[in-house]
Amino acid sequence: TSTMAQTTKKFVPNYDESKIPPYDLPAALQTENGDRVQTAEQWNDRRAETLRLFEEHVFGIMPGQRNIKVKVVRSDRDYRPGVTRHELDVSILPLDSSTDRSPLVVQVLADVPQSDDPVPAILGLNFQGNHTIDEDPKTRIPTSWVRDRRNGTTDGSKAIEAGRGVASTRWPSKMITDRGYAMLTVYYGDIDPDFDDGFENGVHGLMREFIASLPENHRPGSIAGWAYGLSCVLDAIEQTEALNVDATRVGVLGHSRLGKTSLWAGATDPRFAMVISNDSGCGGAALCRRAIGETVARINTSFPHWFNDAYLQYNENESALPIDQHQLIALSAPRAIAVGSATQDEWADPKGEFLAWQTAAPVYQLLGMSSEDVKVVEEASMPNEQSVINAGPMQYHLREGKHDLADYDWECYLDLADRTLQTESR
Ligand code: GTR
Repeated sequence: TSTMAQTTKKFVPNYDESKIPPYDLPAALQTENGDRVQTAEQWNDRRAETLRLFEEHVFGIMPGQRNIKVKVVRSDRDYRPGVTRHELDVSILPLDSSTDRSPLVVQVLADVPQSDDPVPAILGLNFQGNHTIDEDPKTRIPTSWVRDRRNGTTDGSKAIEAGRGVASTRWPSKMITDRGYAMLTVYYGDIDPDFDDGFENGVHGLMREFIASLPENHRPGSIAGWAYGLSCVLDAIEQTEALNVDATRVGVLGHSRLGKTSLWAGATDPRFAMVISNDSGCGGAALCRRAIGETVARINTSFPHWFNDAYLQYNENESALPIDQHQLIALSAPRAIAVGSATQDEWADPKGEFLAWQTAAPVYQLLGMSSEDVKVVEEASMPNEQSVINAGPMQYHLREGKHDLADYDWECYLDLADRTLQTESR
């Protein structure tokens, strides 16, 4: 037995509300030097400051620059009646001129309802490969790193045929296209592998000089890498007329670690017109200071590579954080934001996700959310299961059930999209 095993104390999650340490949340509308933010213009500066705080203390810094090339490798007209299925290769080019690395090829699958005008879309990363979203025998299987889930869908390190369709309940393409939206998905491991590889592979490997130039504490973790990849995919949508997707009406969606990622993508890339956090929990929509379920210390132990090294200072020390997660949500303002939780997902702290969502309202108010909608958010209490709180661009729902992305979640997200992404609503 190792000394590590003997000295590491076992993490026992707290689920008792009465044991939450007293806390004060940082005010989203007050700058680091104590000035109150009272105008949209002042928010621009506070927004930049807030973004920097998340970069420096939580996720790490990525370059502003991106270079991509797109190739359409497949277009199946009438994959389903009225729906075209495309597959694209998005090549992300290395940023460092001195590198000998080849571009990183990210595969995109897009189901697009046929229409005279470009359609709105939801873009989301998936966990196991584009071929897992349904049984389509033509969809390419990723050749990049995959986790060995010991469920027969990999041969240990590579995805295999047996995985086809295993994630279909999470990707109800027909429901989405029937409602007039394109569904785009990308395997997250194509963008960056989900383990600590010392910035060797994936997008990090394309910018090693940039990363080396940063203070060690501020180097970007995997979430920052995946979010960067989502921006590259949005670049590709903009550049690919044949897709017929309206890049100004794309919602970014993610579940769990990929929900943390969609929030960060929405924060760093204001082109995303709608931001969707499904069961994102610690490091995502849930307030850190509540320390219920998964905590900063716990996530930094299991998944230190998701964040930067500065985040380690907040292990069992959440109150020292200069931000909390309501401010991550506020970085999406004034765009549409949906936060979804599930009743049995206590590890992700549904109540903490609700409270963070609620506490982001003053920023939405400052940026023009109607006073009725502000009132709806401010007066809301945690909803019952299978119900939704709608307040203009802000939506929260609680699904009955476990940590998952289910039809009910999608219905809620598409309802918000109907209210905010359709041309008549803009
Ligand atoms: C868990 C992790 C969560 C969440 C989840 C997931 O093990 O503790 O923060 O991200 O993984 O991504 O499925």
